[in-house]
Amino acid sequence: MNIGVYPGSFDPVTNGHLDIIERAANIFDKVIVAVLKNPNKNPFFLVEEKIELLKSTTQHFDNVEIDTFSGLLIDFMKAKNAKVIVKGLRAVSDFEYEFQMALMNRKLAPDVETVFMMTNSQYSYLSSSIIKEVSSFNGCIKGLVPESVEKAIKEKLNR
Ligand code: COD
Repeated sequence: MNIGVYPGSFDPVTNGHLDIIERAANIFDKVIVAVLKNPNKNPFFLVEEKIELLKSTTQHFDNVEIDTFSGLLIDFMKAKNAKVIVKGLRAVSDFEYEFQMALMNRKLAPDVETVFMMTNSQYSYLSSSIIKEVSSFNGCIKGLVPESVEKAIKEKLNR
């Protein structure tokens, strides 16, 4: 089975992420969206909340599953017997960081390939951080994230 693993923070999932998930689901037999559990970061959403939002917004794909990982991505790849890492590229600014990670991952596991998908121009400026910043000042994020995410952000900010 040809498995693509799409790793990320997804804090929270945006329409840019969902676009990559949909396109990957058309290419691979199975796509595993892997949410990083990072104890050093101070995330906006708990891992459980990120998973819930990802599950509810991808439930219409029958070949997409949501999982979590901690530590090295390569170890997760081995555990899942997956050979392809899927990444999204927005701008030149993404390239340097992604290039470094792709080369390090190849050094760690030469049989694992990183595949980059160009952002949809509609979402090229979108990131989880910009969504959180705009929301925190009451700006409109309609059409940039699923409605469930918009609602979850509002609830968290009002708490
Ligand atoms: N359009 C297209 N792609 C997008 C968009 C958009 N609008 N927004 C985000 N993306 C892409 C990003 O480029 C990225 O590929 C992916 O979606 C996830 O994005 P984020 O921001 O949710 O997640 P990141 O970039 O913070 O995730 C980083 C990882 C978790 C992948 C990385 O830190 C990792 O692999 N950590 C594990 C530890 C490890 O193995 N380290 C060694 C690697 S060298």
